Amino acid sequence: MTTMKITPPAELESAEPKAAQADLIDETTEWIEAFDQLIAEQGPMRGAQLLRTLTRRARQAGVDLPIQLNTPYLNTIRVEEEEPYPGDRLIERRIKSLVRWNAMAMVHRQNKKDPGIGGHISTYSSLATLLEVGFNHFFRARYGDEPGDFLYLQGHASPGVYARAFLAGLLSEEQLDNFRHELRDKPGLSSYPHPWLMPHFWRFPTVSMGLSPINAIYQARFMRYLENRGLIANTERKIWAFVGDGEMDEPESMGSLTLASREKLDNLIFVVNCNLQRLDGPVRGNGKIIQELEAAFRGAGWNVIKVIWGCDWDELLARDNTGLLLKRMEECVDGDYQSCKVKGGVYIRDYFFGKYSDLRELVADRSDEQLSRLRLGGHDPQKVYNAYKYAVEHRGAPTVILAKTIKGYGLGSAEARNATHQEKKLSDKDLAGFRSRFDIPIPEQAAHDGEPYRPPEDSLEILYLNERRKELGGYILQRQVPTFDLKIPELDFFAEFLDGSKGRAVSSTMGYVSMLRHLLKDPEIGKLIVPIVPDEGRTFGMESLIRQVGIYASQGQLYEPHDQAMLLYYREAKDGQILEEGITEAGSMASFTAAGAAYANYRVPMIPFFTFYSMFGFQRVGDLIWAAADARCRGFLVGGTAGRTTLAGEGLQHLDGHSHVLASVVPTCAAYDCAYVYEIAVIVQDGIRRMFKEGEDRFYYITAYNEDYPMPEMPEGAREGILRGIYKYKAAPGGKATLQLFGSGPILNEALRAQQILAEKYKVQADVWSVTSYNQLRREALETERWNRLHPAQKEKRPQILEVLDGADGPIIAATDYMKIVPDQLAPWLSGRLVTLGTDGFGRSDNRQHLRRHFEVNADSIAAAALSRLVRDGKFDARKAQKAFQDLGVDTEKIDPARA
Ligand SMILES: Cc1ncc(C[n+]2csc(CCOP(=O)(O)OP(=O)(O)O)c2C)c(N)n1
Ligand SMILES: [Mg+2]
Repeated sequence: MTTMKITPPAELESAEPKAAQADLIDETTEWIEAFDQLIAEQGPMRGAQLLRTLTRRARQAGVDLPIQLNTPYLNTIRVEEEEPYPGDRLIERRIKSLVRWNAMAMVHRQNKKDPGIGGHISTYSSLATLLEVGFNHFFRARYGDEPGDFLYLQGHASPGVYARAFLAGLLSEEQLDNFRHELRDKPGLSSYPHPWLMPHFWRFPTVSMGLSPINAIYQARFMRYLENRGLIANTERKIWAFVGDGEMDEPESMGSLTLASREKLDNLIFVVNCNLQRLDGPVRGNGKIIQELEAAFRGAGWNVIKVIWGCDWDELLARDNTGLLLKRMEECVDGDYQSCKVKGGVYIRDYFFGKYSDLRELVADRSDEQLSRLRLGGHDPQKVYNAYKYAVEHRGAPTVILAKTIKGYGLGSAEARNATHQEKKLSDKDLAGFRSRFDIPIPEQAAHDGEPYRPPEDSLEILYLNERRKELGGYILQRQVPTFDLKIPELDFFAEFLDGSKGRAVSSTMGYVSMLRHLLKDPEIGKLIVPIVPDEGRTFGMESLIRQVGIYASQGQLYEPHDQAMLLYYREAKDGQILEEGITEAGSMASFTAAGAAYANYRVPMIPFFTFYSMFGFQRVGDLIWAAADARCRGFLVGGTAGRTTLAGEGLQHLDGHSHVLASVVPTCAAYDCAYVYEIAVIVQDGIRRMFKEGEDRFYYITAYNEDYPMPEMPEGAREGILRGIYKYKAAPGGKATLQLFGSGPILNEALRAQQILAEKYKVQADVWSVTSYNQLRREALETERWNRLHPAQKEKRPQILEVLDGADGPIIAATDYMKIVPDQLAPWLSGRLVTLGTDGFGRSDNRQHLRRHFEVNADSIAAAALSRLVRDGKFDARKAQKAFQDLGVDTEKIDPARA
């Protein structure tokens, strides 16, 4: 152990008179010496034990000790604890240099060829060592028959990932040449990790900052869920999430840290690439991001490993017996470190070491060049290897590695500068510098043009790279989807839901939950169902589900639940099936994503049903849903308590009239607004078939409501129409209709009442249609229209909506519990016929009757709108209509709800 000069704590220097001060210093020195001796004789474990005991004792004695979450600004793993590097450092450096070159050259060349096409070079250059050590020594492609480790990679580092795959022979030079050129007739490479675009390569979309950390945490938990439920084997499989230090500012990044520690997710390793910079500038110019993150992660119960200094610094630290080096390391803020990197050796000598003469002396024998090259921890394979080893072997908690790196490492004048994130090209001088610094064996002109380079197949580099991967089970950057031979329930499995409620008033939510309960009992797919709720189980009447399959709790139920004597008690179990996430829609969505892509990642076709308050779905976690779609996620999102007028009493923040607008923007999401339970049954049955038998990469959004009414039996032949998006529910009672009424969700019942009012009071005959999906109808119409546009010489096809309405005459009044824009999606094909009634505007607290009158979607408003329209068409007397408004109680002068 090094002996340091003992400096007395600052408070001793000022608080006491001189003589007393000297006594105190002597006393303190004695204690420290005794402690040093104890460690020297009995080791650091004994030191830690003694301190813990003393701390407890001090607290008992009323000593107010601050909670200390930070350790000194040094590496967590001490030099004496390090193991020697197991690989061939020289060859690995060669490989890394080639990856660096190809990553940089790919972006550089593309931007010369196609100015403005973009790409990033500085993120990967900071990450290279962190990834290479992993690829050569840690990332396993399989564990026996089981899939291997999962990698969540910084999206902006993808050029480096492609470059390595190129060396490994997974990607061709042509693909590299088509980086960010995905729309040519040659295979290209997507800008970032997108399984939608490169389904055989990428697994996890990560480029939207913050989604990768939260998704990785819930992925690790879902892996444990599958293991504890016996659906996959227990393995040593790890989830590695490489994230940016700037990215840690996103609330999603840090929001679920305690779940990971609570669940003891030692299958999870975060590597935070602490290059101290984000896009605009320093992450914490005036502080230290590594220290801030250390305290946060440690406070959240994670195992924290700091990798700050490379081996070059070990010798300096060992020689410094003044304690000044650590003092200087601690007093410098990240902005200082960045300046040191940019300004170089002379500045480092004067500014960093020169502050104290003893410290300046410490580096007197080093040249300026050497000072500028003092290596940081995240660029030192020895340090990184030891951190990874320690992380992989750690038990009982997730690990975060905080690795200090340099953004733009090796990029010459772009290195560590504020603008480095946006650099796309290197100057000729920097290119030449890069080529010689990393010893790239290509001619000057080729370097100038940014040509990729791959050494021959039998070169040491390629042989070594392949050998290392073989050792670790093969290439890891691959996504494969097996085929499943699942026995999917047929429609008759859902018979009780197709038959209606026999007059009993029930809600569609209740019907859906019963259906879920029924599905969970299916011998083939029951075990694959993953019900997910964010603390809304009781809202949706899921108590019986909790009893039936239990809530997943990795440690089982450690307490006796107070309601155990009751039939529907709160049952938690290690093999529980429900993921009760607590109040986190983001976390629930991350679970949904993990479960919905399990068919590819674990080769187990899990079927998630995530049920949530519809207002807090797409609006709240829309970007996570978008990423789930990119990940080719499958499953069912169920928006409960749906509708701006159906959820009574809750008011502005709760009443959802627009989730169907938001759902419509996700290309792989099929959104359905259901009125009756049989509609949900048909959609769920067909959805399971399409996703898990036919292998379609899509998911569903279904709205479920809490209004009780009798659920009718499914009309003959309605199945196809339900799936298509529209079917005639009830023809006009008294002859040929001159008007069409569209209704969705519970507003279908209002349309039915309007049908009756119109017939009985005004002798107007109307058909009533249930529209389950305006969005699906629109998509089909757009598709047909596009075909027509591209094939003008062929016979025009008619969109389904027009086919279905063949012979259905008169204006169409469409009423919905959602915004008017939802039915208006069909306006291009129903020109002049469509009148839309919807719930635009902020919600209010009141009951359904008042809400529907306010938003003008009740039966009376529908009937009035129909008459008004008939007047305009010259089919109804204007004065009679005006009178009808009064009779129906429709206030013609009230404020427009859209603006109220
Ligand atoms: C949600 C979101 N907001 C903004 C961006 C744009 N963006 C891309 S990279 C970046 C900076 C990343 O900094 P950091 O996480 O530190 O990664 P580094 O490149 O420094 O390794 C930003 C703001 C994004 N991709 N996602
Ligand atoms: Mg950064």
